[in-house]
Amino acid sequence: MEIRLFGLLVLVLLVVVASVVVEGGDVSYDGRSLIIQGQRKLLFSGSIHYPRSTPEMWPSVIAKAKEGGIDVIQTYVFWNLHEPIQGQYDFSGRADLVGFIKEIQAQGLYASLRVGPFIEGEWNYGGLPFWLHDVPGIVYRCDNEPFKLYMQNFTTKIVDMMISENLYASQGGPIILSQIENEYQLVEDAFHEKGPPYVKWAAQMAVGLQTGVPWMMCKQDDAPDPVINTCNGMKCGESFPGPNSPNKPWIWTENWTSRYQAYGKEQDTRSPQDIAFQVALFVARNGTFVNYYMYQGGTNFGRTASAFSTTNYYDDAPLDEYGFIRQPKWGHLKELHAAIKSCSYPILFGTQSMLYLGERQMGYIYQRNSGECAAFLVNKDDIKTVVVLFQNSSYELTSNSVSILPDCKNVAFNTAKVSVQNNTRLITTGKKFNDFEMWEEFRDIIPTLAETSLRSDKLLEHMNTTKDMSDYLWYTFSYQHESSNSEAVLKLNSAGHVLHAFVNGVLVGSAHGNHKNSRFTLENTIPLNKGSNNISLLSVMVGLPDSGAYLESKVAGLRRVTIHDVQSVKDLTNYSGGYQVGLLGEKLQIYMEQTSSKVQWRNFTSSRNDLTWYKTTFDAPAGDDSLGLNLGSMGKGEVWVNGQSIGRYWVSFLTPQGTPYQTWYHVPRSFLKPIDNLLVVLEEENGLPLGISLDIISTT
Ligand SMILES: *[C@@H]1O[C@H](CO)[C@@H](O)[C@H](O)[C@H]1NC(C)=O
Ligand SMILES: *[C@@H]1O[C@H](CO)[C@@H](O)[C@H](O)[C@H]1NC(C)=O
Ligand SMILES: *[C@@H]1O[C@H](CO)[C@@H](O)[C@H](O)[C@H]1NC(C)=O
Ligand SMILES: *[C@@H]1O[C@H](CO)[C@@H](O)[C@H](O)[C@H]1NC(C)=O
Ligand SMILES: *[C@@H]1O[C@H](CO)[C@@H](O)[C@H](O)[C@H]1NC(C)=O
Ligand SMILES: *[C@@H]1O[C@H](CO)[C@@H](O)[C@H](O)[C@H]1NC(C)=O
Ligand SMILES: *[C@@H]1O[C@H](CO)[C@@H](O)[C@H](O)[C@H]1NC(C)=O
Ligand SMILES: *[C@@H]1O[C@H](CO)[C@@H](O)[C@H](O)[C@H]1NC(C)=O
Ligand SMILES: CC(=O)N[C@H]1CO[C@H](CO)[C@@H](O)[C@@H]1O
Repeated sequence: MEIRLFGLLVLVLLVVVASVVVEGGDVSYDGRSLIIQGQRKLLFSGSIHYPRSTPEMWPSVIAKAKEGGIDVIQTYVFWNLHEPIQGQYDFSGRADLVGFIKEIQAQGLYASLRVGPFIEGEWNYGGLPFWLHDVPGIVYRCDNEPFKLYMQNFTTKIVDMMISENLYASQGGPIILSQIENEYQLVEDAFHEKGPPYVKWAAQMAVGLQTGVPWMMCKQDDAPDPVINTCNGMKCGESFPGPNSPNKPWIWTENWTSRYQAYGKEQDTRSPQDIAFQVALFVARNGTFVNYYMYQGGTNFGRTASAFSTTNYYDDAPLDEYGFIRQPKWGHLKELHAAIKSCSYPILFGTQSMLYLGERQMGYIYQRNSGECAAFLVNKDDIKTVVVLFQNSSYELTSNSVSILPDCKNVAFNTAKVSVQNNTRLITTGKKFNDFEMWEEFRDIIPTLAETSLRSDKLLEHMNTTKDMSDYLWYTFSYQHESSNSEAVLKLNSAGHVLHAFVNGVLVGSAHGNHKNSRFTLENTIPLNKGSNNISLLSVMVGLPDSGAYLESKVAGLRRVTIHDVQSVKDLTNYSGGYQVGLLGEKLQIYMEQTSSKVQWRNFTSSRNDLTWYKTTFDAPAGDDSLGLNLGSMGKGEVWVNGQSIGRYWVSFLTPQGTPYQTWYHVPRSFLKPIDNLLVVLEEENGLPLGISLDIISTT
């Protein structure tokens, strides 16, 4: 029934867009798989996000994915990248979505477009443009008219753009699948009666756009027909109960290849054996579409990372941040893909049966009437290798493994046995910036109440004040201290993420939250002058939140400010304060060549200082090796190369093992000129730039 309905929609599309030349066939599906040009397909897909690498890198990254046995490249669409200001669109450079899809097409691969437009994805604000926050009455991601209006508008714009470029498979293009919304079921209950109608509306709205290819909703068990509900997670092989209709295929949209890193998050990697086990089990249990999230993670350039996420993204994926093959992960999965592909025929056209071979051992067999047969022998035992009898032959099944038998006799691949050799990342020190004469510095201005123009008599919320134009928000007060005691205690409560407190221009303390809990307090004894004192508190965000219900009402920044001295407690929470969005250096764009001289830079004195900009110039290292800037000597801040931000850094935030989350920061070759490249570093803490080096990154 669903299939016919879908077929009908497709027919309608052909009539409506009759002007479009329909070269390829349509994409549809049945209970087995997606059907492309009338053919059932078993597909491996890999997530690669166009803005997380550069257009210069796309061809080689996509080619390496193809070589690794990937058939489909999946990407989100990044709304706030494309429409940073309402009605002003950007599809240039790293935002060239059409160029990226065309590159996928040029290499003969399919594309899967996750439009969202809410995407989460460890991307700033989950992809939503911040201007939505100021739309009256808006509540994101539920049955709310203003939100639906803008969501439909953007979704339509993207779909129309794809149609006008002939990029859907129904038009001969590479896009075979689209996604609307993202893991909505996780938040649906929080919206009560505003949730379910939104799911229906989103599905109908998307289907109504008539792309000629199916839509999916991930982690959405009740995805309305004909939208396909798909699985996200690390263990879809075991956990996915299947699609919500026998006529929909089993699709796994996010099979995490590792975990993304965030400040304060436990660090763990995922072994190639574990990924291969889950993927083989998913296919054994009817799966015909598996996507790796991420196949290449890349870089959160600029301020695109979400709250507390690191600048590198899924560096542990089969292709690393720089686009290098990571072994044995890449190679083990390539062999897995080949083994599974050699079972395609029985998988796609046979009937599946399952039999127990032991207590925690089972066989999944796909068989055709004509005799072709493929088997997946599974051992779920965590420890024991078990010998089982299958069709009169005995097989030794390693613990936690799937053995793949493309002919039901010979083992072509065992997910637990890695035959590929490891490689490792090689870092060789390139250019050093260890001479203090190379550097100039500019200490940013610490504003006082008198110097601010934005005033409020209660503490302003951070995000709604900066509108995400900067990470930084100054809260300034003039505090009258009458006590003869020259000290008091300053107590600050912040909802996130970082605070640097200055009294009369001197840093008196810093504190921060973390990925798990962005809230924190800062309590410091401060020196005070008798009479008037300038209190300047710098609140810093490390990316906007990207998840959870009611994102529009999340808060950050200072919530309470009190000063305690022997006699009294003075509460500055509801007290006249002055505000400044951003730092002076940001406002004057001193990280750009043309505007760099708008402030008075001084020769670097080699002394440590807080809230200081450093700049130098350098010639590009010869050749086309990949480059990473070693910021191991710095604390926290942001870096620009020729005016382009290569991201935030936070080297002083250590893992439980006592090492930085990220020391090297990718400098794409395309950001560089042969000579005279401008490097500008904004340091909030007191790191010394003399330890910075531009290193050469390669693999063995
Ligand atoms: C919808 O998008 C179009 C551009 O595609 C724009 O001209 C129009 O103003 C938008 N409408 C709303 C309500 O945002
Ligand atoms: C796979 O699909 C077949 C046919 O729909 C069904 O009988 C079988 O139970 C499914 N397998 C699993 C593990 O759900
Ligand atoms: C297994 O062996 C039995 C008896 O030897 C035989 O009847 C049966 O056909 C064999 N099965 C297969 C799959 O070879
Ligand atoms: C090779 O890599 C795997 C996981 O990626 C790891 O478990 C193993 O210890 C490595 N082997 C060597 C010799 O480094
Ligand atoms: C956000 O700021 C705007 C002014 O830009 C103000 O009108 C609005 O009330 C603020 N909203 C919240 C929730 O504070
Ligand atoms: C406070 O700042 C003002 C400028 O706004 C300055 O004139 C004054 O000297 C400062 N007070 C102290 C104690 O630093
Ligand atoms: C600040 O004022 C608000 C009302 O505007 C009140 O709810 C809040 O309790 C006050 N906070 C303090 C710390 O006085
Ligand atoms: C800054 O350094 C340059 C050489 O690197 C020197 O020529 C110049 O005089 C210095 N300026 C000051 C103010 O010391
Ligand atoms: C289904 C599944 O595997 N979910 C896991 C996904 O990954 C997150 C962390 O990234 C885990 O918390 C979930 O258990």
